[in-house]
Amino acid sequence: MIWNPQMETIDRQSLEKLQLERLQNTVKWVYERVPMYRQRLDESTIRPQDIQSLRDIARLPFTVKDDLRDHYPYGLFAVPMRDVVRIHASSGTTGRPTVVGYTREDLDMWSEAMARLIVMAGGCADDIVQISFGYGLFTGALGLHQGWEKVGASVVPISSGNTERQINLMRDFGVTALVATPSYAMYMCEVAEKMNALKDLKLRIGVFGAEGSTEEMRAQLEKRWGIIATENYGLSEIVGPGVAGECTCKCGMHINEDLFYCEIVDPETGEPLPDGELGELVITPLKKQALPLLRYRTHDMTRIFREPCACGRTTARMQKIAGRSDDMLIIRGVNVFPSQIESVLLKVEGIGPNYEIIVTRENYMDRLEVRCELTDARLLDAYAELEALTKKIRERLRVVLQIDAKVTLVSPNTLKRFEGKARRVTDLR
Ligand code: DLL
Repeated sequence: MIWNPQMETIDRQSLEKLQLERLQNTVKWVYERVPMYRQRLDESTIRPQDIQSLRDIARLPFTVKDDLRDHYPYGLFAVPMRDVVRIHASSGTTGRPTVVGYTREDLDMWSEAMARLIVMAGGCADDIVQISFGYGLFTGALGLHQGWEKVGASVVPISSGNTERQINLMRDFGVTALVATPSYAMYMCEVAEKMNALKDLKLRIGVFGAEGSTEEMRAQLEKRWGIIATENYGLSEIVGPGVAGECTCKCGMHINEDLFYCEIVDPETGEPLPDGELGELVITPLKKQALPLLRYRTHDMTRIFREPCACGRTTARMQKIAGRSDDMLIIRGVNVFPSQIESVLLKVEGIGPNYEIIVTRENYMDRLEVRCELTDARLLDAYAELEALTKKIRERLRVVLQIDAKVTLVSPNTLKRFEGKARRVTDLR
């Protein structure tokens, strides 16, 4: 089923016409209401009336996270506070949080965006959905919550944590859909396995997001839970979840293009890149009132492609996020994305889905250590097998990363588990 066929199967010409109209309105809206944008446009060569085609977007200035921090908390809001009905803040752990606001119409637009993504992930009114994202300032829980309610499902707003209780309620309530980060979903599955509860569950789909995960992680989640797992993408500064999501074909995330204009730029130069090239995603919301940012630099690295999808939707898709341009590790001059390491580890039999990446510098030399968990504790007593396994992982990592890593195998269930977004990299340089 397609939630909004008019927008999700629109032809490109009509879509671009609509995007241009909405872009023109948005630029005018911020120029008239947000002093920072008025000043930036006045200092540039472009005025709102100069936006005559979608190509003109490349002439607009970028917005970056520091702009939000510098105008903390409400300095970039384009409406008076009496029109703001909800405030969220980003999960940023350093510096000032970035604060985002929504008018009532923004919330309606957000729910619509979410409803589309939920339905394309296979969700429907018959579902009983457990939202295991942390409720609070994080946009994930309430964003998904509103969307599922709009679709008509029965929402269980359990939040994250207390994992055994999550599994008990899942069984007792007959939960059919799970919303969580992929890493928490994996941890929940481990707990369900230990409780021997999987056989009593009715779970059929997992609608995951808020962090990267590899195809190997998806395969494990699907196999161990016995579900179809899809992912969706978004960020607080733009709306929260709702920018893009996978349909059940699982080949790229459909972008809600009538609501969010997406570009790919070279992360170094900021120059736009053609379809299909890997670069930094830059997003301009097209229908927001309270906080419409122009050309927001997400730091997320992906590609956009427009080939038709078997599901019938005509919207452009973006590939799984390859990593964040600011999370990419440069080790001895080589670019390493944590997702490359995850892909290698999850293909090795006997190694579980939890791992840690530690980067240090000794005598001016970068060192990469990968700690991974054995799935079977009996191996701990078999020295030769441990040696062989370590060697195998090291060799596979070398092929993919082109550098040497120290591989440390640890006992089952000893590495940290996460109830929200996983933090697997420690860079001590
Ligand atoms: O994580 C919004 C969200 C909630 C999206 C729930 C999907 C589901 P923030 O906390 O502001 O918002 O973090 C945004 O998380 O820039 C990405 O780096 C990362 N991220 C979000 N979804 C994905 C994904 C929410 N599917 C930041 N794959 C973004 C990879 C993701 N990274």
